[in-house]
Amino acid sequence: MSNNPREPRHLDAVVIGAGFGGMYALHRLRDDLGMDVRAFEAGDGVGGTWYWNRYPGARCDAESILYSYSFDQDLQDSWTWSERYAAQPELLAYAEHVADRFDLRRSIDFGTRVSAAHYDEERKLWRVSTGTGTEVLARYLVTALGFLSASQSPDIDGLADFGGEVHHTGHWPHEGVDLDGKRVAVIGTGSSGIQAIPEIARQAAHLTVFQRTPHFSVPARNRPLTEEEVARVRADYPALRAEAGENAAGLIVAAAPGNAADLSPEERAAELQRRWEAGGLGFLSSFEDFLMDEDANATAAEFVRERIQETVRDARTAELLTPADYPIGTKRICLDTGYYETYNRDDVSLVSIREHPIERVTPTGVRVNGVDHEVDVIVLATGFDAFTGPYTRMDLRGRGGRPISQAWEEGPRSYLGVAVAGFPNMFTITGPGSPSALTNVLASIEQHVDWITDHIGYLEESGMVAEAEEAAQDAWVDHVGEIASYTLYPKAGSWYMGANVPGKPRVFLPYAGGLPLYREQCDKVAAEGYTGFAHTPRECGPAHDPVRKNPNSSY
Ligand code: N01
Repeated sequence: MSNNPREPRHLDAVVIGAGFGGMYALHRLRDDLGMDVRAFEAGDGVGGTWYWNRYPGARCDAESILYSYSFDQDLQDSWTWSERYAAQPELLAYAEHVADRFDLRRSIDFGTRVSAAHYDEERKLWRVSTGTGTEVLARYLVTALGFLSASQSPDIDGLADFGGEVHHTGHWPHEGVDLDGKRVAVIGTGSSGIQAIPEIARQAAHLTVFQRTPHFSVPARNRPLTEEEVARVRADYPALRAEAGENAAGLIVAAAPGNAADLSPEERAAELQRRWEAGGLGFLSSFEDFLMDEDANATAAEFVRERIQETVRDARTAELLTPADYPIGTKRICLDTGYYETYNRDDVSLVSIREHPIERVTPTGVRVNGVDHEVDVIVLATGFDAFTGPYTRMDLRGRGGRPISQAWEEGPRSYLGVAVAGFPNMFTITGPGSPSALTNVLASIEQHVDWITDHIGYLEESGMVAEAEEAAQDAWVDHVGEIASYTLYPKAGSWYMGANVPGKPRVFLPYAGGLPLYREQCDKVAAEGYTGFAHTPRECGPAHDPVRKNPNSSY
């Protein structure tokens, strides 16, 4: 440590975020590598997404038994999921259980948002500043920001002057919102809106849903897990994890019987019906070419449209709810519990804002096409500035003081979704260009953190600093784009494409090649000595602190 009293504290690594990614990174770096690590977390507790997204109806849509850490058998054995898809309180309780079990909280500064992280090129250290005035220096910066953490609110005239309450689903008040007897507006019908709408309808006096684009939704078929199921899962956990590890999305779903064209119309209908009844994301695996072939996709889309038409009684409402102009699955598929049925209630109305966008919010309601819809509460289920928002909203600068917003001006550039050229010793968990958003994110997180930990271990042993090479990064960005071009994803204006944020470059953000292929490429890079990374000597200068190997130090 420097003798300069004004010198910030030195750490080996800073982890930003204490969601599932940050918690696991903290555990691996601190407890396995023995590094002096500090995590900074804006919230007052662990859990990330599940700390913030407390809106009614919030739950995971990967099955709980897989939407959980696999790295520790005792941890697996110590937790019992109550439902097929756990609700937010249970997911948050799980995150807290993990934090307790691995004693993570002592290394986390809660209520502390990182405001800036600048790479000091001369000293080869990251200088990290927080909103609470803390400043530290660290050799490694591990960003566990979450790719859906920067909420996006619409720029609607008058919203700031609304006389009632306004809440974004991604920042739901922890004390809850009393909607009893209230007139409520929900703006947005993506996964958050579709989960919240049936629950809000049950509580509110009247619910008005403002929909710009109808989204496809399939039934979740959530249910309690039986004791026998829990026992079976516990006995088979390693095998189940291994099976999920071979699936592109890190899930266990019945394999597709082939391409749609290989099946007769009756076989196609039967396959779709089977998966519709089973519920869940397995619907997307009805055909091997579901997300690749327009005709295959159209068959599945038509099947869902028919289910909407037969569920929603009012013909005009049914028509408005029926997606027509993008392939199913190319905007993130939603899982619901009674979503379409909700529109059969007398106290729920649907207002399309497609042809006539919201004109303005008045002090007492929402005006569309000259009609004032009077409400007491406005719920913004309007999504997130996905992948890049959490980075560009922070003052993050790499070599030469270059801001990430400049490096990513024309869309994010990353090597393997885990590193960025010009940002040495920075590792991004589930960054742009990683499979993350198209997978069971817990599986993606574990793969990323394990790979990053190995890489950092290698750097510590060799005394090197790692930086992604421009050429390797260019090749990865091209590869991500090329794989996406084989799919139907680019055909929708989705957050996968950055299309939900005005002015954001249209670039397909996640890696669509699937987890196994991705893992294989990451493993190959590691096995070959981290190809695509320039490793330069760290050079111990006077300010450099050697690794202290003191997992218990609390700075
Ligand atoms: O956000 P979204 P989300 N005026 O972007 C509309 C994950 N997640 O929070 O489609 C009017 O999907 C927008 O309209 P359009 C999951 O990965 C998972 O719902 O852009 N409307 C859309 O209807 C998911 O995909 C779960 O035309 C505006 C909605 O708001 C991701 O998070 C649960 C508007 C936003 O939908 C994001 O989901 C929840 C404007 N200016 C979330 N701007 C699980 O089930 C946006 N909209 C695990």
